[in-house]
Amino acid sequence: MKALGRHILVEFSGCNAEVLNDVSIIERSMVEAAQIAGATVINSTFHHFSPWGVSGVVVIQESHLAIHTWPEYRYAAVDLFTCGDSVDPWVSFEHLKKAFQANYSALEMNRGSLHVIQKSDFQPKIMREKPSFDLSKGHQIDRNVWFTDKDENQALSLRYTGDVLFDETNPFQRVRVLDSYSHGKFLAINNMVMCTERDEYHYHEMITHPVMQTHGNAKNVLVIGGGDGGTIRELFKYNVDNVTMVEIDEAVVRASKEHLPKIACEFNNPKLNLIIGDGIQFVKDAPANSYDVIIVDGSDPVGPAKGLFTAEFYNNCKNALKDGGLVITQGESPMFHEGTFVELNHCLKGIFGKQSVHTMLFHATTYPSGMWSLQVAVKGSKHPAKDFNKDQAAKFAQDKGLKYYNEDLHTAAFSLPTFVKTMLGDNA
Ligand code: SPD
Repeated sequence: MKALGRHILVEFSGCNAEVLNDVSIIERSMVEAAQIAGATVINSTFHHFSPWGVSGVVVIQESHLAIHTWPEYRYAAVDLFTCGDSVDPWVSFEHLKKAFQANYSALEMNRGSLHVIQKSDFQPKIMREKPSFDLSKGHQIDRNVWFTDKDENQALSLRYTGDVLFDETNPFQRVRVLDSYSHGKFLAINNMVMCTERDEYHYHEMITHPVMQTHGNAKNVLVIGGGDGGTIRELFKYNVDNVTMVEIDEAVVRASKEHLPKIACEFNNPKLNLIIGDGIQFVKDAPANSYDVIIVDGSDPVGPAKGLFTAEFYNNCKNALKDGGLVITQGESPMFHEGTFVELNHCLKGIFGKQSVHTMLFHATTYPSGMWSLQVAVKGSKHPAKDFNKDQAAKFAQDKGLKYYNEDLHTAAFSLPTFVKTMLGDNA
């Protein structure tokens, strides 16, 4: 051996840009590249930057593999560094070249050439204890991979195992199920968290129970979106006659049934009429006075959910509601999407009247900012914060074992901080 280590500096160009922007594919490829070359992986840390690009390092017992990607240039800078002669870094190189579908140029350098350095008689004063695991027998790799739901300035990140349980891209969107360390499995659409096993009930209970309790006797309910099944799970706690659910993307339903069974547990309910189709068109075509309650459980206003934030859609919802009916829609966040939050509220007030639109806030602990809104519009004169049977709501919440909604929160959720009232022009 003429040197302590081998260092390959790689320029990968002309790569697949989508791959270079996908933190889980990159992390997996780098870990595999190390393992295939015979290295012992100690841990991996990868980070997805905003708005794009990934950086990361795989620490191996024989040194490290590092990467930084620029998807917009279809370029990745990679360092493959190995000590000793048990691992061939060119094997890692070949693996990554294929994974990134890359052109390349690469340069190998010897590091710590024994022509220029000599071993000393250095003896560490303190010897480290033996590791608790036997590296030669294989061990759990400590992977540090993060999913980030973000805009250009703010983000919420969940660390996940690096394993991708479901990943499909269709003409509507990309649907993924990942496994986080703190919140269990979670559903992501495009790059946004939709629901996690740990806190999904905050959202699903609050999008369902305040309007159902206010109505008091809803029999025909329409859900637009909601493909994970959490909202229909809550609805079937009532004695409804039927629930029609219109979800545009069957992949969301399939992914949820397969990986989130505690959320997607009511798809076989005989009172469910599941339609895979366009909810916007469905509401447009719906006969007038058909539903007691409409729940708009859509994604954020990008891709197919954009149309769920328009006056035309809510005019059609109003038409489809029976007199006395209520529509509730997820209203984004006053802290993360101030513009959309305010616009939607004003749009609903323009259609239902100022006195008939009411905003709720709740804790959405895995949506960016943690503060999320729901907008309720009433085709009638009821006030959803006040006109409900408190005793009945209390009994229902207790009997059904609800974990977020209760009779006090029903009213409290409609009490808004002053800055939010100011945003909405509601404190005049
Ligand atoms: N940014 C997240 C907004 C998501 C709203 N819908 C969630 C679907 C849960 N059923």
